[in-house]
Amino acid sequence: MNEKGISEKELFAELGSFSNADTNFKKVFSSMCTIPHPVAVKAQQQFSLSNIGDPGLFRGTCEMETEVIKMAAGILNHPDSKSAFGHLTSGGTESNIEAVLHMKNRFSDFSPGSSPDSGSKLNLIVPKTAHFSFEKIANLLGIELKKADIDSSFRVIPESVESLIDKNTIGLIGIAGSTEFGECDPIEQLSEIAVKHNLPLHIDAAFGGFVYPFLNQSQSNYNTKFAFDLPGVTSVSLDPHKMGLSVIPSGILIFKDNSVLSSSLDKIKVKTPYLTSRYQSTLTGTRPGSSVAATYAVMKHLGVEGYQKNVAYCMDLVDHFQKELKKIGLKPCIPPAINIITVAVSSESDKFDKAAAHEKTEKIRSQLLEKYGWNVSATKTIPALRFVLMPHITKEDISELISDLKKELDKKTV
Ligand code: 0PR
Repeated sequence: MNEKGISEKELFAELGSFSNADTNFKKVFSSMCTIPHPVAVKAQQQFSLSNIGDPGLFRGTCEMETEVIKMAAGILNHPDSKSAFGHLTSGGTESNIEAVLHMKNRFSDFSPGSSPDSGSKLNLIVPKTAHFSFEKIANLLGIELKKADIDSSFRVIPESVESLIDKNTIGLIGIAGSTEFGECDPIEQLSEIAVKHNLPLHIDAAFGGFVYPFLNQSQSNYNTKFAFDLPGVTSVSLDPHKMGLSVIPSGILIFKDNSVLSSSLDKIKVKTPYLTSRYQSTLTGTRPGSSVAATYAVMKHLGVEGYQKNVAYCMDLVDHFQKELKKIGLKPCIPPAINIITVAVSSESDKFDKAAAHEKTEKIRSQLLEKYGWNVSATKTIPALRFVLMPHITKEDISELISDLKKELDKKTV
């Protein structure tokens, strides 16, 4: 560190050049985050000193956190939003970690006397399309991930999930808005399986939580349930910092009520002698009240109608994207359920050579970035380009991107 501090002028000139090296989202089709709503940014600044890890000092922010949980419970069709139990996190990863930690703790309560088969680990059943945060969780919590098969539209097959359940299973995961395809698993069937086997079911709606509830049925073929109106769903995570238009970091973890945790809360609860609260049962300690305020602000300001408009805008982009694709003889790998589109771009013959198809897709992806500045990602499950159509994108951006994609595809080398 420098011995003497630099002037504010010098400092902000420096920050300016760092900031110029960051994206302004102009050509970003790879991110599940977007430019936050201005009211969220304003509220974040107003509450920059707030720490909900010490609730007695920040009673106002804590009240807002309670309100955010109630509003989120409403979005998730909770039959009684007052009994919903949850808190804000840093995002999908932390929410998923905590949900699975509770599953692990709860396991011993519900399997009295039946200790896991000796020598084998406790396990969690996830769809093959689950986000990589579950790999971290397995490592962190010392559990095994059992990956259930998916069908041709990349949704988990309920029979496969049920066939993987054994004596050591601590819970099930369903996804509403998968990272690669945006698909929603058949949660109604997963809910039935969860009830039948008395297992908790956590829904990872990090992305889809602020999309599916606001979809206009005429813009999507989606019409199934995924949240607390299903009896088997015990917890849901949804991220305001993705389609919720809040600031980073903002995640929400919400349980149907605190009884679904059994005695797990007591197990992770720690005494907090030097705080204004006596106990703490969240994973992290100091937590940004500024994120709570930002999320509260944008949810209150937009309301259901505002989020419906936001989703309708993105679905209109999906429509435009498909029309532009058609013009160059391409179509999405599957009809997009929400604002994520995957497109196979390698030639037909590569269908028999998956590795070559992945390689060619990757080549096109990197050309789009290097030559034209487009940030696009490629999927792992199948060889395809993946485009996330977030609110910062315009139809003009899409037309320009597709025309650059055509230029690349027209080259004989591809
Ligand atoms: N669950 C799902 C379904 C997700 O898609 C993600 C993130 C998570 C959980 C984890 O959320 P956090 O990253 O908030 O902990 N999916 C994207 C990813 O990791 C997030 C992302 C965000 C990607 C911004 C790119 C980017 O620029 O791929």
